Amino acid sequence: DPVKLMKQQVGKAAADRVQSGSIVGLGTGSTTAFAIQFLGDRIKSGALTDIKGIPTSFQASVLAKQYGIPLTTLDEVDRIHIGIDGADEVDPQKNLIKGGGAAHTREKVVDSLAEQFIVVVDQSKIVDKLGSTFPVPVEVLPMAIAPVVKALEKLGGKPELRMGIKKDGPVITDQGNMVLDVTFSDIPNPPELEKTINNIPGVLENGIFVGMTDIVLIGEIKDGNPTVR
Ligand code: DER
Repeated sequence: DPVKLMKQQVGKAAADRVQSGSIVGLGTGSTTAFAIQFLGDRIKSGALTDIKGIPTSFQASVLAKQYGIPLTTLDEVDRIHIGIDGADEVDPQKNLIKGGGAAHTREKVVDSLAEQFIVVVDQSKIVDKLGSTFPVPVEVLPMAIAPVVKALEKLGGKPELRMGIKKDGPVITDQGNMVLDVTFSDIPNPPELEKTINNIPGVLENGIFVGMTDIVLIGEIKDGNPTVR
């Protein structure tokens, strides 16, 4: 499966950049899952020592335990050397849309604190303009869904409540909230929209990540081989 190969390659490339003694932000999603797996491999082989991970979701915690990466918390550390996370869209300014996995609230906390924030994506996530292929995820207090929907519509958005797949009813986040996926026909000013959405009472966090990304590793298939750029 070429997509899986791309994700593995780019996950490995990110894991290879981690140095011993680092505090590592562990992102969420299927691409970062490979980075976590390869980090575990490097710890197991002894190549990497004295690593501690800060998880961005239950998924990241479960994977870290599965691959033997010790976990810590933001109470215990005074810096995060490197953060590795995926994205749903990356624009030319390295602004992101994240939240495809409904994990963007904790992701933004950890990714924003990372001294070096590395985004791992396959080629399909690269866009010219944010919002062109993916709606903006917004985490919302369940009691505030109705007024937040109205406020987002006033901003020109088309909000849709995210429903579970193996769970009947709405997706419930790691914080116990719901997610609205908001389609915008155009996002002329991502930093402004991020602030405006987060200012709506009842909104916890949205998936627009601006001015945070240091490095974007892109997995692609070149002449039939998976490569990273
Ligand atoms: O939820 C997230 O923000 C994830 O990073 C997601 O957007 C990317 O997941 P993927 O690597 O499985 O596409």
